[in-house]
Amino acid sequence: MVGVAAVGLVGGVSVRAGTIVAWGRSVEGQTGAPTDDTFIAIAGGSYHSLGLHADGTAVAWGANDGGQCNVPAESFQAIAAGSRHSLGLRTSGSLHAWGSNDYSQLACPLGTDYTAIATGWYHSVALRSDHSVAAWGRNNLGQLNAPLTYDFKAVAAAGNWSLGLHDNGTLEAWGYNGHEQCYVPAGNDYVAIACGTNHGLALKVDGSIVAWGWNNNLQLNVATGNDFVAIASYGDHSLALRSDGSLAAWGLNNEGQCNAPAGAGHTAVAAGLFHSLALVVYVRGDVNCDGGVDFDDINPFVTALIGREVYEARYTNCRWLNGDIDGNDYVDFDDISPFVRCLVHSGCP
Ligand SMILES: [Ca+2]
Ligand SMILES: [Ca+2]
Repeated sequence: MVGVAAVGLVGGVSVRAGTIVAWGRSVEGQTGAPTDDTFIAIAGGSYHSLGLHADGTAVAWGANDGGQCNVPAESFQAIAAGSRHSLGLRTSGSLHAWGSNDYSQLACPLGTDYTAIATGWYHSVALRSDHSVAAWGRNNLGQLNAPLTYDFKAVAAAGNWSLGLHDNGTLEAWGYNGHEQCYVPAGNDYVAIACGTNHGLALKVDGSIVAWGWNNNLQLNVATGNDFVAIASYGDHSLALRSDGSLAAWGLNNEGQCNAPAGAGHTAVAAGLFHSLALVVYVRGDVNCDGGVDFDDINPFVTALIGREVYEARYTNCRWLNGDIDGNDYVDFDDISPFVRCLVHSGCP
């Protein structure tokens, strides 16, 4: 459910900030992301979404029936979104949750040694610097029964279950197992994990993806290939980010949550229950959004000069303002000369 920019680590290490794109169910406003380009992480909840700015401030939008969008004015290094609650990992290493507390999901454990977080519907999990796992919130199905070991390097959660990645690259799951989502695949070559509501997802060191659990909506029909660098899941759909910055999506598509935008430049993915999010770094001069600036951008640039409406109708997965080379928030003839310079340099200086 959580997406962190794949180009770098949050928490001390610089990350290329980007813009949020969101698609799928929008009834509750969960795809109405802010439009600025200063985000370094995203998270999808059941009917709400979170974004983390490069300066550590967080913002939320969508359903707020439990107060899950009432983000406190604090500094965070990571964010996660549950069903009706949200969770933040403070820059200090401590935890803070807000929103609905109907299952004590706001009762975060104390301490300042947390390094990663994840949220299920009504429970949360966190990783400590000693590689142990903390869990709190609803426990009617064993979703808090994390193994008491000190060998985890990643955690994930969704629905009523949780998933951990051991230091040795093996998987372990706990909580609701009604669709055998806790029967994890064997192997010790996993590097990243994600949970759907009733299916699991893991990224292997070779860049391929495996899935297990419920397949009622073909959520196990993973995208093929071995060039994936990040994965996300929630509900009955999943997303993946390829090394070239393009996206893949599969599973339930009843609300268009799998209609991922084409093009490159994406740096992170996150999934909500019926919606999806990605971070994209727009490149000035890349008017066809394939990641580079070259002669293929000439035709879309000419279209951008004609006008925004014409451009957006033709290049639905790119951004008109990528043609604004001189940075005055408009594309016009003054951008022609600088655009030519971008072409000559294969990128805008
Ligand atoms: Ca291009
Ligand atoms: Ca301009």
